[in-house]
Amino acid sequence: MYSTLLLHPDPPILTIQLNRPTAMNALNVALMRELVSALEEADLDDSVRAVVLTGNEQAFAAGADIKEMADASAIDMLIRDQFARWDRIRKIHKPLIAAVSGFALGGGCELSMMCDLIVASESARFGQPEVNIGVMPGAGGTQRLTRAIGKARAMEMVLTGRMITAAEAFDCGLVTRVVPGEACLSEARSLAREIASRPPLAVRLAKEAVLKAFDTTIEGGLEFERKNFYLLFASEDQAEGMKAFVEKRKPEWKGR
Ligand code: CO8
Repeated sequence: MYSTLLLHPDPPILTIQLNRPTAMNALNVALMRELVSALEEADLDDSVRAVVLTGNEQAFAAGADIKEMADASAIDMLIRDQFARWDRIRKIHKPLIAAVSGFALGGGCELSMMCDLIVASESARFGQPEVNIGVMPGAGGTQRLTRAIGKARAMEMVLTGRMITAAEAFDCGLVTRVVPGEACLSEARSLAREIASRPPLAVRLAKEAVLKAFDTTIEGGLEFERKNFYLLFASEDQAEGMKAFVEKRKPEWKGR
């Protein structure tokens, strides 16, 4: 059904694999269009509670497709408005976990940072090498990377184009776990499964609230958190979760 993606459904988890192996999974227009469509479908599918996004051993994704952009004018880029598609990924409610092996460069690094968590294999390399081809990050690299790892390290990566290793990415808080290559996808899936076993509304509203921390004042963020917290008291899962605790039994989540 998709020409640039492979979907591996395993309810309640869906794994989406970027699949342009001959181009290091470069993110061309067709791939981004398909990715947004697959994610939006998953977001509406009750059998999916968490999504793992992965590439292959060589590359999660080596960035936007340079060959597709090389001859574009500023106006071509404006009319293509590819970032509108990226904005739709930001609006996905379900938890997204990136399983990164090999290169996550440029748009590939930015795509991994749009996920809620990154599990990296020891082979993973993260970088914003756009400066080496005469441009700069355009899909959030200057903003998300800086917020994730701080000004000093982000500035060095963005201005030199230097890649960092998985271990460095872990040390600076960009990734949540580093595992041997062969374990990367299974580790990401088991993390996804763990999150998927939690009440979906609480997960959704908690994800929203954590993301809010990136674009608001502490006051605004606390207000937002509080409202989401109150809202969960309207859910059947809140009643069930607390009742099950008191009755010393396992809760049964309805997602309502
Ligand atoms: N775009 C298009 N093709 C690519 C890309 C890419 N980003 N990366 C690799 N490829 C292709 C190569 O051209 C090559 O194709 P072919 O076999 O036809 O020559 C094939 O993939 C294999 O690549 P290499 O032979 O180069 O493999 P190496 O192992 O020698 O090197 C690297 C791997 C280090 C990943 C190297 O390919 C590389 O440096 N790639 C480019 C990395 C880069 O500069 N990324 C940033 C791109 S710009 C960007 O992402 C801006 C994001 C803004 C948002 C986008 C929305 C539009």
